[in-house]
Amino acid sequence: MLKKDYLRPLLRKGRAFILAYDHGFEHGAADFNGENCDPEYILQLAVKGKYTGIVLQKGLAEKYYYQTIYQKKIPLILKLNGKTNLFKEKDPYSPVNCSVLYAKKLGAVAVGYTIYLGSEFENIMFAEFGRIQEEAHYLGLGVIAWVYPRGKYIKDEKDTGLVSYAARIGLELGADMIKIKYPGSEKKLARMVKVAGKTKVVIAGGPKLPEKEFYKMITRAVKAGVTGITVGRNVWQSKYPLKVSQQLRKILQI
Ligand code: FBP
Repeated sequence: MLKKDYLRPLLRKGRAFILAYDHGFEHGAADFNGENCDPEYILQLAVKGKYTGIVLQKGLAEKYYYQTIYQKKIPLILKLNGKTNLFKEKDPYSPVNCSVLYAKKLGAVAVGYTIYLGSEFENIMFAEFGRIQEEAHYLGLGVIAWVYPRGKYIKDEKDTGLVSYAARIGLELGADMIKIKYPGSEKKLARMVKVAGKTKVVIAGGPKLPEKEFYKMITRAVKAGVTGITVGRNVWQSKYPLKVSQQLRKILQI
């Protein structure tokens, strides 16, 4: 198999600056207002804000990205699985709803998949991810794993040991990049970056924070050695998303 830098289309100066917009699936309309519920508004923001990629589910990619101007302007990461927050079982499972081949057809340069580490269904997710990872690499696409510890055996999703385990699982499973939640300190995150080895690490933004706090978190993450960020709500829920994007680019030095 060709050994290739699958993430190259998503990096600028070695950094990933990715806008996440799969929340309509994961959280419903609750995250949105009149403006940011429009995928077209988000795609424009991704281009104007100079993001290096955007995360969409299949339906949005099909209707708003494929064969549009955006396909030339911003690389796509197609999220292949998803679940709603109505599903209240303690042990989550997020089923696949799109194939790697279809993601490629829609213009994706990479695919994304969420694994809930510690869930009683983790075995199914590992198996699904394994197939996706191989197929994506055969087709020349990058693979990003969202790895979130969650389930009845998980007491604290931000526990250092658990998030480090999540980071390592990404490497063991062959992800090119893993997305984890900020564990609360630069030192803890630096350890996670280390255990992830050659798998690159990006952090999620989480629920909307006061701007200064958000910038502090991202600055610490950069110091900890992450490759970049894959953020959603802290950008497009802001009144000034372009200003936030500019500040983030400054922190990432891109
Ligand atoms: P945010 O930066 O808005 O937190 O987005 C990151 C993300 O991973 C999204 O891709 C996803 O929809 C959401 O968080 C899932 O978060 P949770 O599982 O905690 O509801």
